Amino acid sequence: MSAPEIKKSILDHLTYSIGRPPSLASKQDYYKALALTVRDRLQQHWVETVQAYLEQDLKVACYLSAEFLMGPHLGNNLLNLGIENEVRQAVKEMGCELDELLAEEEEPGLGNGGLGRLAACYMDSLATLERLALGYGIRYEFGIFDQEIRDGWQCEITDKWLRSGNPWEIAKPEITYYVNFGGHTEYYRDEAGAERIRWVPDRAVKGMAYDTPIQGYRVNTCNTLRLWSAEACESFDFQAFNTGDYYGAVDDKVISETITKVLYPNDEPEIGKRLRLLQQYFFVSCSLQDMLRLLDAQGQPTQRFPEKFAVQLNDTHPSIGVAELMRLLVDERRLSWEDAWDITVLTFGYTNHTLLPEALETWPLPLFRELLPRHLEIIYEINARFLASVRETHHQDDEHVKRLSLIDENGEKRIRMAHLACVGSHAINGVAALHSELLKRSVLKDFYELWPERFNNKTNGVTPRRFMALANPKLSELITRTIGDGWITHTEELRMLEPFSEDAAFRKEWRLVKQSNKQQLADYILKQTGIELDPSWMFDVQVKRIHEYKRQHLNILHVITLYNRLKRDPKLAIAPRAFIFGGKAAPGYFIAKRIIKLINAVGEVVNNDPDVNKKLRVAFVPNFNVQNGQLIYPAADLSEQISMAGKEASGTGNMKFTLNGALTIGTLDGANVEIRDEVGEENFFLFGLTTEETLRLQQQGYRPYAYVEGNSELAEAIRLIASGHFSHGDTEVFRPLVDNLCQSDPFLVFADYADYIACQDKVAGVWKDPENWTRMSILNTARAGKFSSDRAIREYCDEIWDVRPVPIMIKDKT
Ligand code: GPW
Repeated sequence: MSAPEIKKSILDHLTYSIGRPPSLASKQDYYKALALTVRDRLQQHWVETVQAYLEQDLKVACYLSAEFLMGPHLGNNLLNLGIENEVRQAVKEMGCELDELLAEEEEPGLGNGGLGRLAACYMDSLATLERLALGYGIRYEFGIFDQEIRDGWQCEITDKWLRSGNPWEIAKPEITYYVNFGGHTEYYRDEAGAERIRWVPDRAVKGMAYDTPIQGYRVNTCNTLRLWSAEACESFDFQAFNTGDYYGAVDDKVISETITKVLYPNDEPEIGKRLRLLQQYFFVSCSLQDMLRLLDAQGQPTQRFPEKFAVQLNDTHPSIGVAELMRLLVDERRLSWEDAWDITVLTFGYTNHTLLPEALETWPLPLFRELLPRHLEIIYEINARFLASVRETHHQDDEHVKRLSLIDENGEKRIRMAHLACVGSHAINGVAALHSELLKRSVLKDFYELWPERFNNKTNGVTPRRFMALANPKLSELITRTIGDGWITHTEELRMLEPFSEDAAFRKEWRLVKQSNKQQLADYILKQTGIELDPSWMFDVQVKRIHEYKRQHLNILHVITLYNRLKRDPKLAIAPRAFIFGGKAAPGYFIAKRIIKLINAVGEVVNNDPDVNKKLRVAFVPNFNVQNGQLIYPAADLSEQISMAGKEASGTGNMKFTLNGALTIGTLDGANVEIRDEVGEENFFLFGLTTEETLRLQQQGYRPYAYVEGNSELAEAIRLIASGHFSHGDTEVFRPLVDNLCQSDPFLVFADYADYIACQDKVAGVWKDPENWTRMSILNTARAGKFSSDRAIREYCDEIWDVRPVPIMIKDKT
């Protein structure tokens, strides 16, 4: 597509789609016209991809996820289509700057953090690897809240991402399904006289599909992200209208549509809210009904379902799908239980993303009975058969059987969704090598002993398109000029950079790129916060959700330690550092919100104290999201991956930093272990207790205060926080935080403090030798190839889904 063609198409869209003459068009209008122009191009690939699926007997990967954190589409689509230069020229001729138009896009924040972003990276890799795939999820009207910082506190602003419309999606009013809730079940006899069960619901909503094209990188494959939006059912409205309850009908409509109103902003811990269960069942039911419709459309028998669809459960959030597919097959398609169960287990795979016990989903049985009475019966039946087979074939004792049961009978009865997912899936995986091992030893131990062959590891990955080629154009240009552009789809080729780490001229270029990225980030931070950062300083970055287990407070204790050292001796020669933080806290997470306040409070004191602010600065970047993440990762020198060992399932931010040449300071947790294996221990700053050591320490009886007594720097830092030094004399604001650490410290911040500080001192030492630091930085990028989502998706396709590449031909359009 040439620049003049693009220009013509933009002008046409301004006139015919938007209805605004160019002379009156705003930047937003231009953005939309450009987006529609790009979408037209995608649509050609999209139609051919769907066509290939319908015409050939192919298997498709269905990724079921309550979250898809896609980030802005425009830049990524230009990159993947390879038309950025032409578009830049075209818009310039119309008096616009492409970068200004890119900034007009509201990012779809339909996820909380790692789990949702992983789903987005996997969609990119599936299309790029030419594998047919459907992403199924929820079209939340309000995504993750926008975060503002006022007086150091987080404020949540509703995310009205659809406010100006969304040019990337296509509403499909013809693709709708009914989803039932509530009511009761009853027996009846079918035409053949057989006794059957039917669900008599008392409410229904309609789910409507909104499709977004997912274009692969420089291939013709264009897959679909299909998000469901809830609408009221006309049939129910009419009923109420006929009985004269007009307002009641409108009420019903409002209640129905609340199902997809808002994303729950909780990252790891589950909140167990009724509406959340409704959301999960709603999108899963629509998705499975959609697959059955596709199967019918191809004239395929129901038995072939597992040959046509591989359905992956992104954590337990969609695991009700196991019971729903059984219901659809047994109640609606009248398959035998045994046949339906074989199909179900062959179809599903389950990915676990956490070991935190408080994050494992369970639903109170009464809630389940009220909303999904038929599913409760099905789960009872699955459980009865499962436990009977366990007793029979494995001679398990009662305790064992209780532990395996889908129902937790300790206290208030609850359904264990992870158990449902395990029983209903032929493959169960963790998201990093360590995590997959720990799963087998802890939360899923009993299932591992039952079915060792179902367990496997799929270490996470991130897309090098968005997080390198798009986010870091300068580094990408340098790399491509040096080793060619094969690395964009074959990241293992980054290895060819290794010898250049010994090349002083190359190192200089590498440093200049980093410097320029840091300048860009410094400009952004200045604009957002008023805090000035010097790009020649070390940029020490921790961006991720705020969580005690991720230990942002350990990081801030280091800042306070350096502050104290400088106050004691203002002439102390320390390597100047900018500490950059970013991340959202769940609105109801009390301690996490105080951690944000503490970071900002320490920042205020440090940044305004002339004794220290020539060597130390602290900035909290508000509203960390995909868009500003793309500015942050390429500008980091040091990546903070300091979770308590055994708590972070994988991490994916750690991979984004490594690919962009940041060095990591980290614990042996999640994928950090594999990052260190790849880049070499000499190029990684390791500290902290191992998982085994943390377990031992906690078994022995951990006394956090002993560490304060034994470490004068730690004692001084804690004393300062408690004294109100960072809070204008207020000794109350941080008391809950200080008390929590001194009295219980559940994530062993104090136990790891001394080693962390010692390791940070080592980091500062290495930073003093820029040539060596740069050498290490280059080697980090060169050896990060394993952490591409392409590698991860190949493994899923080959080892779990059996989904092969299908090159898409574009038929000549005349
Ligand atoms: F609790 N993760 C997340 F396991 O971002 F479901 N949200 C979640 O709700 C959960 C996990 C859940 C993250 C993990 O914390 C992170 O370690 C991992 O890299 C990421 O999922 C993707 O696997």
